Amino acid sequence: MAKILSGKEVATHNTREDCWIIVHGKAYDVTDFLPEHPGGSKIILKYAGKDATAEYDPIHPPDAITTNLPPEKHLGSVAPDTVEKVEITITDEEKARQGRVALRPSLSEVLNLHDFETIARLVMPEKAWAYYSSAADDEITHRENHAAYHRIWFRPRIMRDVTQVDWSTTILGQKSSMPVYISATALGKLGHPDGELNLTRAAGKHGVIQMIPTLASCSFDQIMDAAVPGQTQFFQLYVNKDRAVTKRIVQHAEARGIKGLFITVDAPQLGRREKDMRQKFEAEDPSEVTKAGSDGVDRSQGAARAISSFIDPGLNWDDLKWFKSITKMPIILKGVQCWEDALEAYDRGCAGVVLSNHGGRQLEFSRSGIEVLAEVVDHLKRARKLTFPNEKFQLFVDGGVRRATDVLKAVALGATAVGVGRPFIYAFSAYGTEGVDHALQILHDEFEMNMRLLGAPSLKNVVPEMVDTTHIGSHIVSVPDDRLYMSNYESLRTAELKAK
Ligand code: PPY
Repeated sequence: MAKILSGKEVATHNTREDCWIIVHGKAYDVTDFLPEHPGGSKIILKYAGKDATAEYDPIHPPDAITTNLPPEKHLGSVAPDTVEKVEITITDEEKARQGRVALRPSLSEVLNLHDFETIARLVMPEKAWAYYSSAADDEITHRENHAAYHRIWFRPRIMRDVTQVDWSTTILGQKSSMPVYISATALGKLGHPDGELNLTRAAGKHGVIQMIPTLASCSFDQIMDAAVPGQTQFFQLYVNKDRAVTKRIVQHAEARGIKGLFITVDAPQLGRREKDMRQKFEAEDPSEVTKAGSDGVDRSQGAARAISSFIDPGLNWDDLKWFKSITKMPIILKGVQCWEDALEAYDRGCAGVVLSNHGGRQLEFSRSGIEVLAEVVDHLKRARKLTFPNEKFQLFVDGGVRRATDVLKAVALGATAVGVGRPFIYAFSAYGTEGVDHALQILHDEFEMNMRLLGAPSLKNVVPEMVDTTHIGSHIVSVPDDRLYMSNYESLRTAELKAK
């Protein structure tokens, strides 16, 4: 029998030279790991000799520590009653937030997907809001993503029998109750203790596909295990510099029944998300954050960038052959932004592309996915004689989708489905699984009404002639600016003079 450690014994290993921590009732020797921790050593040292579970949980999947530390650093169980509780001080700000949570409107008052953003901003922890809502630079592309939908107008048809309307579809050969999938977003536990499981449960209930992110806070297996029998899931992959790790992740995903591999291709380096960076600035000692801190980790770039160093900037077209040799899953490139790359993906045997600018979080002044869709369809029709939607090469769009009318515009232009990300994480941050359930129900209701008003009994009837895209490429457009995303950018609040 392995020895059970006592909290007292663990507590004696509390220095940079000899550092143990407790996570989920087990002790680990993290001394050698300190310089390698993507989030820096400082945060670990804060818990040296102590129980770090509460700090660890929102950021890491449960198995992160076991897979990253060699077995000899796993020291064994710690007797629970001997572990000193780590006091988490509840700040006045946190108390005020909890008060606001208690005052949330009931879900019946939430009428559309925009509402979740408004409520989430008020009730979610500031760190989570900063990470989820932030986008690159001046957040121009982020705002453009939704604004672009305002440049497409409908040409509905009349006198068609729309007693029955059906907006179900198939995505990569898999049934979906609507032409929408839940797009991959990282660090779900920042917004809610159940993290991504909120999405899995609601997706299962509604017959909608969830794209599981590489950087989920729940482990991949936890998410798979939370699915109902027959529930379809896709996987979003960040390609690790260590291809052995990538291979293991991909093959495990396939073995567990993932039906589509979405490889992110727009993040060789993470964009500047200044809201996220400011958070970090406030949370740490400012002198440490300016460039590399005392532990050598450059935290001046925000929380997200600090943990992104594993992503391989060397990823290139020739790697596709290797991916095809290690998996039979359909491969879709996520983050394509022009027709030339869509054509290349088609020629190299991909099953599709996601026309996406990563929710405006990467290259500022990238065009919206919906605008790129129009040019991709046009060129692939002409250059490869394809018709859309196309079974063999599917087009997806994400970014800025808030209404079923947005989705129907993308479908009319030739998309198989669209990805929705932030609205669902705002929904669970404010209301847990029920929030996501309600968000999906809102979309269903919007589909029903708008399919009738368009004169389209099924998605087959949602055709290019139903949209006027004359001004899609014109970036000057009047958009009602009374939504939160139009005032999303936050200026330097820390510039306010602080009492010394
Ligand atoms: C993003 O934040 O946009 C992501 O795609 C997730 C992420 C988070 C942290 C590091 C790298 C990517």
